[in-house]
Amino acid sequence: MEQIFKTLTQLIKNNDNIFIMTHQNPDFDGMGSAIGLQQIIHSFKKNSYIILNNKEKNKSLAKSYKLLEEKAIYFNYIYKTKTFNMINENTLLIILDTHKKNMTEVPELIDKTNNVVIIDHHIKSKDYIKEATLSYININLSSTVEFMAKYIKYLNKTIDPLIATLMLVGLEIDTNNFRLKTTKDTYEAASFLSELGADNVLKQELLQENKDDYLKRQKLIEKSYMLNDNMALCIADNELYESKDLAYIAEQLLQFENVAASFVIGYLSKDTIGISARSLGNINVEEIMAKLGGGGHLTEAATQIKNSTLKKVEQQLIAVIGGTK
Ligand SMILES: [Mn+2]
Repeated sequence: MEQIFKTLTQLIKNNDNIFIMTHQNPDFDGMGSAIGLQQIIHSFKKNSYIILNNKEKNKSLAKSYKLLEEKAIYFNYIYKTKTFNMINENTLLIILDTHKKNMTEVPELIDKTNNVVIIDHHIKSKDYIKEATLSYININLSSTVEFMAKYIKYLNKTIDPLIATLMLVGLEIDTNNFRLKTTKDTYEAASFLSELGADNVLKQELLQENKDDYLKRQKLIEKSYMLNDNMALCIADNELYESKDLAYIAEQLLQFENVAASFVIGYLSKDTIGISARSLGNINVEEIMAKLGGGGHLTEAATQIKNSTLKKVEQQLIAVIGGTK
């Protein structure tokens, strides 16, 4: 990892036009890492921008941005619409917490520059960004924050306690409070962030605001059942969901014992039902979704079905899989 840190530092030092972006609908892991990295870049006397789309969408993040502002902590963001004519082939674009072009906040920017850095901890998918100058994708990391904490420690730098708090929130959300993907390095990162002054009370406050979403998800997960030996299915309620919500539940289902593939069915709009499918890699969910008019790839796929009902879509999926209920 030291070599990666060295290369990253060199790239930062060699560039004057630096942009940082994470995935759409940013979370604390992506955004906390971005804000932490921006402080580091700032300490090298370099300017950088964090690309935002909607500052208010995630309530806990909105609160965090406000706190940064109140405490006059360096946080230099830019709305995505303003970035298009600011990015050229010499721009250094650092992508955090995703490696898939279409999941980034502004995919178009990737084609505009020759300098792309990717730092991520998600299972590598087929549509990773191939033209990266530096790509570090390590599924053994609990979170992007874990990488960033290590990097800050390696550089022997400090960050503001508020930023350390935001990063710790990201680490806890990604590990579901140290339940998943947690290693000795994860605890070390958390310990380091505490040393930097991460505030546990504020951390709890920021985590709490996500509780309603969390509970809603848990309810749906509770309703899920095994279609056969290794596939889990969750049928959402009649409310409307965004496809990323369905995907998130599907990802969570993969964490349970014996689940090699998961499917989540829910309403995306009044007349459209979506299925989100995820696999650990042994079951090809793309094939299954293709039979229902959708697509994707081996481990992540989806489809949309018009003018149907949850029950009918459930039966269609079961028919395709050959499962029983
Ligand atoms: Mn993450």
